[in-house]
Amino acid sequence: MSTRIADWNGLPAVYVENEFSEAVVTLHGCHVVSFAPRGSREVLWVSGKSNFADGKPIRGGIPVCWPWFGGAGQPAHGLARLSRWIQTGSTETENGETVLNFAFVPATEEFAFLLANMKITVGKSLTLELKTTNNGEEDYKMSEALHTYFSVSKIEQVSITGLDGVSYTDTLDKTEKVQQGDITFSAETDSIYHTGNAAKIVDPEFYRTILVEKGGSNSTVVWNPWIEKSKKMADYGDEEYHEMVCVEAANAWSGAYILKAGESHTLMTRISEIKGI
Ligand code: TA6
Repeated sequence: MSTRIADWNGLPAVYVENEFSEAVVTLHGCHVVSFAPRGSREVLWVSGKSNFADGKPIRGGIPVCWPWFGGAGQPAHGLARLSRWIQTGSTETENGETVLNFAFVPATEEFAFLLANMKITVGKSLTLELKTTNNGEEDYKMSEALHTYFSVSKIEQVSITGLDGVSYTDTLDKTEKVQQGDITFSAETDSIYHTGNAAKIVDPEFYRTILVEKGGSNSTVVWNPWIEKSKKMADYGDEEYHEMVCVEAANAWSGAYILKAGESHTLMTRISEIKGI
């Protein structure tokens, strides 16, 4: 196993290499920007037009949306992905996986009562465990996401399984629906599935299935901007929607929860590549 701090697009990052895989995590946003199991192609996707600067979100990888999701606060998707985290540890498990630890407390007095601890385990799978502690005197309505952007061959050929029969909020028309069968893509998709279930991204052309497991999560967000929304995002190429999909372990919209004063909650996602479909 080896870990080293080096530059990644002008940002300081932790580079991890071990017998199972390679990964890169920027200190900016505690943002996993790359994960590739040995002998496999990259699992994550980063826009060719992304910003790479303090105060701006990286468009891709695994943005940490915290301590709110989307428009539940401003700026959208919270403070954590815009801020510098500190690395608090780097160890190896007995079976050779690499474990990185990071911490973040918002600089603003308004949210300084919240503490984020992130544990990232890099092995055959990639596991992120985001622990939030409410050190304040008041309860806090918490929403969050590990907003993973996955690399796919062609969105039009990809399907997502495991959510059949699950109710969801279609955020585009603000209606409640029930998933019928596998999720396929032919237009902008922005849905909040009310479930703790795992999901799978099935990619025939890459001949792989990506298993997205999770814990401490009421919501799974599935997003692809398609062409019109892509054109409206400066940090996203007009045609890049063909090559990515977001499947996010979250607590979002109706999945937000009350984090009582003095209590903690951990949101986890585990990403595994399986050869074949
Ligand atoms: O997770 C889906 C979503 O909330 C979409 O509505 C879209 O806004 C996406 O996140 C990206 O958000 P961002 O703030 O990074 O542009």
